[in-house]
Amino acid sequence: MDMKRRLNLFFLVMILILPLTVLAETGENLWLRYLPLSNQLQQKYAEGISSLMVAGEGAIVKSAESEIMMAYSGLIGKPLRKVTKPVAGTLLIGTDQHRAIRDLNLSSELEKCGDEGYIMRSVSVKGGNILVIAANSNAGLLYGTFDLIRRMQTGDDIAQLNVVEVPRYNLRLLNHWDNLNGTVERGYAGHSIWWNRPENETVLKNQYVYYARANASVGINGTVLNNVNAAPEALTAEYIEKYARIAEIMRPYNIKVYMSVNMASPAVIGKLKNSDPLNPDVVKWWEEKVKEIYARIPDFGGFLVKANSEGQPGPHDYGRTHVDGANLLAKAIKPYKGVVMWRAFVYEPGQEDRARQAYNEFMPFDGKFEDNVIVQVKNGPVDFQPREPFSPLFGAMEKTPLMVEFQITQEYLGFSNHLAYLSTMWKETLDADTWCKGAGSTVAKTTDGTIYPHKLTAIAGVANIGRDVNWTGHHFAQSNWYAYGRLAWNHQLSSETIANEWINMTFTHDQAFVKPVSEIMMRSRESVVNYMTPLGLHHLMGWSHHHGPEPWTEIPGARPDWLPSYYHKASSFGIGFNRTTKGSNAVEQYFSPLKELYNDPNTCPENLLLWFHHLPWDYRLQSGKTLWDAICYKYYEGVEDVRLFQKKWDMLEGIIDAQRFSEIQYKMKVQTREAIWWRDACILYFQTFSGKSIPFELERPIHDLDELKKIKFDMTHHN
Ligand code: BDP
Repeated sequence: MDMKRRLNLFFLVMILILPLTVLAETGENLWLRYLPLSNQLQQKYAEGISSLMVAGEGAIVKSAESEIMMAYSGLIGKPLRKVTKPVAGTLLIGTDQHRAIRDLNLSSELEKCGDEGYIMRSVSVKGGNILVIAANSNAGLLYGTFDLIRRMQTGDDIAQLNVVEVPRYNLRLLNHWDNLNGTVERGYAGHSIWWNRPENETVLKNQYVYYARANASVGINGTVLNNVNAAPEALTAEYIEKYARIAEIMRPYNIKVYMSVNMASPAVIGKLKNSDPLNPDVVKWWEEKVKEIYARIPDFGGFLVKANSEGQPGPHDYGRTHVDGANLLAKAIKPYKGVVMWRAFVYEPGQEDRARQAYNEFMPFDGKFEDNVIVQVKNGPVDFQPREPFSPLFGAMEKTPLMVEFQITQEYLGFSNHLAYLSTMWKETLDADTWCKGAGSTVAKTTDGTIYPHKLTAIAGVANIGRDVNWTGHHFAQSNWYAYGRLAWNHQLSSETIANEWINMTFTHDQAFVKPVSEIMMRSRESVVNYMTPLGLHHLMGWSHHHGPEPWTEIPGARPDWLPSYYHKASSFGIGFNRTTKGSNAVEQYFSPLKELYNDPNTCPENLLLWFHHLPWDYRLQSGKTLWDAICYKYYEGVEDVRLFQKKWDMLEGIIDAQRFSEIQYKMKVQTREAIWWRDACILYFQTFSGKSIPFELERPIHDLDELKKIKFDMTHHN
């Protein structure tokens, strides 16, 4: 073939292949796609930044440098030139230890930046401007660099920047509920990325670096690699070695590794007589174990502990307390600056309302923990339900640092099949006013050091990440990973801002797409609440898999507090859990005026009504509707929302790549079917108590209750 023909063939193949690659995106690149921007933006950014000077050294700075080089050439379409002296158009990245930064006299502002904050500022020099990213540490430089990249990815103006950013929480963690055998508890995106992996080291390293970059891009600086239901084997030399290898890959991205530990480890793997926290042999065992870990992982972050909860061992097994257990570990790890995150997710079957138990158990310990212990509290008092009030421990425990634990994985919100953007749910908790020090004492302020000036501040999110190509199962579930990180950095960001950033980075800048998709996301969590558990209902799901609706489940001999009827208490009289002063009195755990507000059905927020009240079916809501009618309308509203999401989505065909478009379209069908399943199951079941008919304006159910009761949900497709 002559040269000309070859070239023609080459171009023909390119013409055929190129659109295909554009048409097919797997989602594996998350929000770090770095595809070419529009000509206009490319030109604008290239005018602002044309060269790079790095005033710093070390692995983390190298990560920042390679990231901006990669992002720049991807987004702008040409390489970023390196220079050794700043000139007009230089992006200067450096710490105050370097002359080029010192000369700019930023030290008074850098004082505000702490360990991980940064300044990003345009400074005029001869012939134009330079853009400076300055920080006290390399970590700050990394975060500043990702901030700049995000601005470029989203099409923001970078010409006259004057930014000072400081993270609100010191420790911003992911909790992986990954078992050492490779399964993931409540994971819906395939098996564990960490454990039991057959692939070779290079494949794994590439994946782990991508993971680290994604986390660093949103400011996450710590990760717990194994399940809170922890296998004692995590502490064996074999696994410490595996931890160390992962830590090496995370370190250049300022991410520390942490481990969930099992409190029975001294007896199980150390072969001691017991694991009693006050037994000197046990104390010694932990001290030696900690020493062994730090010898391999000098910057190891610390331990996460679930003790005496849902069958896990703990100090109670020996008549000791949570304080004894937590302080045992805290003292052992303190010389190495490690922390202990002790979970407050505790409840026992018995007469006491489950929603009251964590508070009852932990309040007496306030002020008794070592100063490197932080108590990790789920956002709500029961268990990651689609809607709960905030846990009353927030604001109440003053002398002990508390951290919020959110669940990014959608255990109770439709697995990775439902589009549910959870930023709005997390903001609801973070912005909730505890009233502990009067109006404005939000959960965020009680945990970020504002109200109680603890040095140790942290936040955790249970990861939704697995081995699936797109990391999270549902493409939109990526937005929850992203949003969690952004809120951990700055809980003042609005959910809408975060959604818009994510859409722009992950899909397109096209407003015809961004606007409707952002509307869908912003509405999505409320829709899930409506078709699953409206008006404060909770815990209506299947009792083991936690997926579909099973409000009817009764299992002889099972723990009553694992069964839906414990929570909904439906009867011919009415429905809801009476937590008022005349009921379990859970309201008393909240500060005034909240407790009074919650105690009265007329002032209780409608979206928490049946959380706090057991009301007759004929009870009239503010809207004038009866409770029964209102329940029906809410369930139908939830379904109508997802039907509308489907329509809106279908109209977007062609704007983004075909692969992600159709994968999402498919998931929306599943979501719709399951939303109808939830609606019909709950309404038909509650109707057996209310004896009332479904309001005339609403469509009739499309299922029979008996048929729904027979559905055996099959978990095998979900992990
Ligand atoms: C529940 C999950 C269970 C977890 C537990 C926890 O169903 O798998 O182990 O939370 O947080 O929601 O410890």
